Amino acid sequence: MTISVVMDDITDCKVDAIVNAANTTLLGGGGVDGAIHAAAGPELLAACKKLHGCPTGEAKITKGYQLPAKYVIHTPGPIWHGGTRHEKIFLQNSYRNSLLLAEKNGCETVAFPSISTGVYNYPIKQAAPLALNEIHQFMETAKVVKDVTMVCFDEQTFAAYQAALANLDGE
Ligand code: AR6
Repeated sequence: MTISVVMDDITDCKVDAIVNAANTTLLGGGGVDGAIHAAAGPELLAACKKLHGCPTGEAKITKGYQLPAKYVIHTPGPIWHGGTRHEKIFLQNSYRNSLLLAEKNGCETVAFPSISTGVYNYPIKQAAPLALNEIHQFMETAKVVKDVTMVCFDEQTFAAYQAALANLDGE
């Protein structure tokens, strides 16, 4: 069982499932969502249209189409409102429900982007330890998922997850 933190483009990851930081329509957007749809091709949008959206903190799965990843797990994380709207619980739910869906679909390797810390503005210093704790807790009882990678796209995000990982190791 491993949890790692890397700097990469998630659309290049050759894993069983990549997670998409989507919105509740599941019909695409900017950021990592836009990059995943662009790389997967139009079949991904066609598949997403059949899912009829997804509530915040829940997750839905599609194939990866033109991506090197077999599956895409779509989860809308919370929009940050200063921590006043149960954002923490919704973000924990996004990680846990994505991993549950990976487990159900036989995925051994899963790659996550930093959910909600881009356009949705969740503070990275709070999001990074929350994400890694949730993943770590899940991995303690996981039967299928073996390797989870946090894929960071900028230095500040990478540094925050590295620090959170060091704290996990030191538990
Ligand atoms: N690979 C890995 N990480 C990436 C990539 C990539 N190719 N591109 C961006 N990131 P965001 P959110 C990082 O804004 O905050 C969309 O429009 C990025 O640097 O993509 O959950 C959706 O449709 C940041 O660290 O997601 C929603 O409307 C992280 O991914 C909304 O944005 C998340 O940033 C979701 O906002």
